[in-house]
Amino acid sequence: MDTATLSQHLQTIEDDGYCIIENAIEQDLIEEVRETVARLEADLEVQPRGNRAEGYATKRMYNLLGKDRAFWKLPTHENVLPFPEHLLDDECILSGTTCMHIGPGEVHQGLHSDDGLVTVSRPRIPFMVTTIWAFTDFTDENGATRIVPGSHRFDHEPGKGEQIEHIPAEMKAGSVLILNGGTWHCGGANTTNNDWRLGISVQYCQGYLRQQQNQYYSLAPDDVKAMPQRLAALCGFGLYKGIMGHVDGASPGRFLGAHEVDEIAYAAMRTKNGVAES
Ligand SMILES: O=C(O)CCC(=O)C(=O)O
Ligand SMILES: [Fe+2]
Repeated sequence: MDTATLSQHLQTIEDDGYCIIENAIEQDLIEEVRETVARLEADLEVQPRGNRAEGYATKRMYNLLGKDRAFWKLPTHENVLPFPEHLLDDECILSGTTCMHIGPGEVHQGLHSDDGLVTVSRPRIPFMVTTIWAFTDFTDENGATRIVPGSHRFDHEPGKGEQIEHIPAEMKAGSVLILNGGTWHCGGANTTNNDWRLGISVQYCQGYLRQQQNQYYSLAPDDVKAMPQRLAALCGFGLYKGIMGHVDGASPGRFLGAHEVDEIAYAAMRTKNGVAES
């Protein structure tokens, strides 16, 4: 994405709390992800989890990077990664990767903001950035994500049953919705008879925040060793600001033997002979 386009989108997010990037995903990636989701849903016998947050007619899968390497292309995608890098910073990490396949009959989710568990008073900087990838068209009828424009500036989280207008983020397959983590939104109701809405969310958070989905236990060590450096760092196998997250003074990547993310803690404060500078 060129810098002028990126700046325009960042301005839209600043103003409205979200933006939609059309034609962000290549056709062959769309097809690969659709096929992978269909195969995994069958192999894992995915069923709705049956509550208001996760849905009664929605098939959800979490921790996608550990389920199939096809998903590895998403978090570092050149049309998407610049957004969390700008809205958080380039030491942001992945909070979660979730497939949300909304089926006919689903009711809409409760309004929420994805970083709503953070106790710092609002309005504030975003602690998360959520990107929702459309692998089918998102329509008002089939459960397009619903958004309260401008709500990233509100001074509170949505109260239970709070009534406020929200609009559907309708978009074509291949588009990506980018949300400031403080923007109120929810998955939409699916009022169709047979139109499943396939979305994947890739969520990023500040590098010092606890990740919503645990990456360390959900990824096999061999997968981490095989990951490109940027992806392994996003998963949290490096160190935040050279310090946070260390295991006995080194990065989780070194602990696993993943050479791409091998760091020593406090390295910037060490001299060559290993004696810490004052
Ligand atoms: O499915 C969607 O469109 C959004 C889901 C969502 O916001 C969530 O689960 O946090
Ligand atoms: Fe959400």
